[in-house]
Amino acid sequence: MNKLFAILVLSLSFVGLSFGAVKEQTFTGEIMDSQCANMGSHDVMMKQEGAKDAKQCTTGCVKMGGRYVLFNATEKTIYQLDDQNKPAQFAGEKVTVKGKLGKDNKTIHVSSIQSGS
Ligand SMILES: [Cu+2]
Repeated sequence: MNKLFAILVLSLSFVGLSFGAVKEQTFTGEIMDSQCANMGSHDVMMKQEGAKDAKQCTTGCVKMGGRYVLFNATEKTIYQLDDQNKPAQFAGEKVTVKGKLGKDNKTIHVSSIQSGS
């Protein structure tokens, strides 16, 4: 009985550990659309669309079927965002995103977005 209990406690603490491993992190970058993020900049799309700035381009590209992503130009990394409502108002802006990184290491489960980075 005691042995069983010990095994139970042990396995529960393992479960706890694996959940605890995913901590909330802070990510910085720019809210961009997935199309332009894949190309590394808005340059091509802005010419095609005639968008006057990053915000217009981002919003335009998302309307065309893109998704809001967090693009870090320094690290050249693209993070998918599970929340597509919060990023809308920050389109084209530098932001700080707080959230947990998914198992794929590419998706942020957004808890908050703040302007500035
Ligand atoms: Cu764009």
